[in-house]
Amino acid sequence: MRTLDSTTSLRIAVQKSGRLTDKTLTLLEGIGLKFDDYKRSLLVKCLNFDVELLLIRDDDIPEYVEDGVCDLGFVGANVVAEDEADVTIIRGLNYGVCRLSLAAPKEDKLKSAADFAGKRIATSYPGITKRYFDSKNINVDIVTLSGSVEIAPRLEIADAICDLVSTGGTLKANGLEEVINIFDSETQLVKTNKPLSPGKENLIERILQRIEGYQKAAKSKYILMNAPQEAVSKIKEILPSLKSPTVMPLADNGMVAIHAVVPLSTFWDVMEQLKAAGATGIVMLPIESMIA
Ligand code: PRT
Ligand code: ZN
Repeated sequence: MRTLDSTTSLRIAVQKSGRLTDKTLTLLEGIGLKFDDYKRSLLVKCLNFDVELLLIRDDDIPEYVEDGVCDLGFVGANVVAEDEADVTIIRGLNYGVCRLSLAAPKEDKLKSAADFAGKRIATSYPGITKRYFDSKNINVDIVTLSGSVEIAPRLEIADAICDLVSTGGTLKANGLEEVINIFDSETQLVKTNKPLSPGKENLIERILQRIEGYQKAAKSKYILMNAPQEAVSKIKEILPSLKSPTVMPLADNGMVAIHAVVPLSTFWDVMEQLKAAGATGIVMLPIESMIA
């Protein structure tokens, strides 16, 4: 087990091969960390930071971070909560979004938590499921399965299931109906609670700042447009910019170029309003990162 240690690299746990792998590696590369071919090795050195990745099964990540074998980990909130791991959740990352839901055969028409009383519920998440029913003082019989939970009712191993859902397609294909969402999940960045050297803490701080910038950028677009000078005050009112927009004169008399950052959530409304206010040649560009 590692202790307060300044001689080793910051070690980050990432799922080796699964739903979170590509998005996590894209995020790490997006914040400027460069790696050699990570498909061939379990321990991958970062080429430009004192960081290494440990590529393991997602189920092992909370424990490795709890024990201090890894300093940081990227893992689903569902796995962290199931393990009740003693780690610090630093932030949610907005990918790997799903929910853990109770579902039952459509024809059973279960509606509430109380309808599950006395039922056998198949799940790979016995901890979260049990805590949910315990909190409601409802007795259920939990059948723990490591996979293919959705076929348990048809095999008569269970009456209902508690499983991860994203589109709902798997439930539908198996004649099951989602009854109650008991846990919302997304990928989380978690940190060990073991003491770390100042060097590692500093590196973590830098990585966090970069992730924040990367996430902000993903939620925004950069827009450029031309407009007549007299439309500028109207356009400024429309733009929900973080800062005042940049306004530059153009060679054409009475025309200006305006640049601004616009949140993705309001982007299309803003575009329409800008056009109506007289803006022309509106161009939108993705932003790679944003540091406040
Ligand atoms: O091999 P390893 O143990 O590392 O991987 P794994 O097979 O245990 O996990 P993996 O790669 O399938 O999922 C990793 C993480 O992705 C999960 O822990 C969740 O945090 C997240 N995630 C997001 C999902 C889903 N969406 C998801 N839809 N994990 C699983 N599913 C499955 C679900 O279990 C069900 O079988 O997809 C099916 C339902 O999907 P829909 O779209 O049909 O509703
Ligand atoms: Zn797993």
